[in-house]
Amino acid sequence: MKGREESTLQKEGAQDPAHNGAVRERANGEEPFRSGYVGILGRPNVGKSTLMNQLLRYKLAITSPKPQTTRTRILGIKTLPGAQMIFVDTPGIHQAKGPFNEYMVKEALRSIKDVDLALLLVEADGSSKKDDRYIVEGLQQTRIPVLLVINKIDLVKKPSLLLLMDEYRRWFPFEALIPISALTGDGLEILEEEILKRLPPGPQYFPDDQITDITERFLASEVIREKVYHLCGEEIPYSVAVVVEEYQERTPPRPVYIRATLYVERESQKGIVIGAGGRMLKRIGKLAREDLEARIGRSVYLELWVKVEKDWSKDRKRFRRLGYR
Ligand SMILES: Nc1nc2c(ncn2[C@@H]2O[C@H](COP(=O)(O)OP(=O)(O)O)[C@@H](O)[C@H]2O)c(=O)[nH]1
Ligand SMILES: [Mg+2]
Repeated sequence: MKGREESTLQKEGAQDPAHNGAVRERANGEEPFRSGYVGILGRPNVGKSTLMNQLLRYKLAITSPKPQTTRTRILGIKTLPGAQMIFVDTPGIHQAKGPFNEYMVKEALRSIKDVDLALLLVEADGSSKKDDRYIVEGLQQTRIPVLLVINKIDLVKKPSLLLLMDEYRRWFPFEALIPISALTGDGLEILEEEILKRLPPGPQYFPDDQITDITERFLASEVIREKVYHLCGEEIPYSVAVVVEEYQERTPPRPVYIRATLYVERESQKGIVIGAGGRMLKRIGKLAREDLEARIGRSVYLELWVKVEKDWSKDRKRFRRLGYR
């Protein structure tokens, strides 16, 4: 991840420097303050990022109907008067093929090593069972308490859901089984309560107004990548890496200046991303700019370039250079 020195994203409104780095032991002098890292696990596309965004009530992580949208670990921080939940959104876990897929799975496994609680997200229609088995085997090696979160219940009927819950219950001593729809918000209050109950007493790790550990610069690259997922056909998204080369705040009313490069793996893909008469790249740029402007609350001047970095996803050294460390 680039640009760690830059400011991370914060909520709008009052800042409270007194809490910066400070440890707040108690919320009201009686109940201890509770805090913890909550890992969100599951195979690609089960709705992990959608869930984190809903819990934060902020669209932090990019999402798409295509698997493997999330490539790196992202923290989403939710601070309540007496507690702080730090969600860890992860790339999907599956039996990976190829160096870049392996990298993403490793990133997911590494980022949950130190969590206080794990949410295992599964598909309500049972379609993720095979990958879930694999993840459960991994969890059995750890002592992390796990909540089984059955997502997308808006798509299934109740009797089949109950059968599925019985099946999962036999696999692993889950702390609880919670059916939800990350999309409609159904079940999320219960889920939040179940999480809160299991947070250990602990310090407030992040100030009240901080919602993530990623920088605005990294977020910009993610937003651009999301538009590629939404606009380009099947194969392209997996071959695109976005690097923000320049991010200049500049004094308003001058727009924030962002220059980014979209790296693809082959010459033919470059043509597709640019599109006839540059139309595809223009659409990507327009959507990304509008999204960024809404997030930052300022006008943005976005400049996009497309370059070929031959077969970058097949070569560890190359994808490291593109920011995947
Ligand atoms: N119908 C339905 N779709 C969902 C739900 N949660 C997520 N999705 C969709 O599933 C797709 C993958 O979501 P995403 O959050 O990117 O999955 P991730 O790869 O696990 O992070 C997106 O198209 C979401 O809109 C849900 O509760 N119901
Ligand atoms: Mg995701």
